[in-house]
Amino acid sequence: MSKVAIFMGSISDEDKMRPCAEVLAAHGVPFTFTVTSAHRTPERTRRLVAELEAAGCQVFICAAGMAAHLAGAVAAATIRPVIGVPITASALGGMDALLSTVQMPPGFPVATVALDAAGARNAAWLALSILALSDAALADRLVAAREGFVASVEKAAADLESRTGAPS
Ligand code: RP5
Repeated sequence: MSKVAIFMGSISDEDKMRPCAEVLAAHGVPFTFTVTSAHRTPERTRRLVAELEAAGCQVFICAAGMAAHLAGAVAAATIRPVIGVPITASALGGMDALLSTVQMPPGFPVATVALDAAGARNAAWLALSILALSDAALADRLVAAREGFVASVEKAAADLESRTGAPS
């Protein structure tokens, strides 16, 4: 049973969104990873949201470029948390998708993360944080992951300082 859905507006978004799937998989969270479009397949989008929600999906992650309305369309169809990932896919360099995703009207929030792969990763981390509110074991794994990030920065600092001299 999928706990998280990852929707992309086009298969052309796949490379940028794969890190999202990888973060969820690394934490043992079951997810659905598929293509559906707010504009090209609006009925499919609404049907998927209804079916996944009925099956227990807790968080929806939506990635789209250009006039990026997928996250907003999903937010209109569910009260579960929706995370939007704006994708760089046009001559406007992603600003079109960023503004389309972030500027939702009151009552229909989309938690908008960074553009492209960086946002894809953080969309997964944010989904994990939401799931961890009701999953103590997952919360423990997130704390351990944070400790890993701390350790990697401290190791990088120690390695650099061993080459260049410790700060005085
Ligand atoms: C958006 O338009 C998609 O999410 C994609 O980022 C962009 C271009 O789609 P394709 O023309 O590559 O299918 O809807």
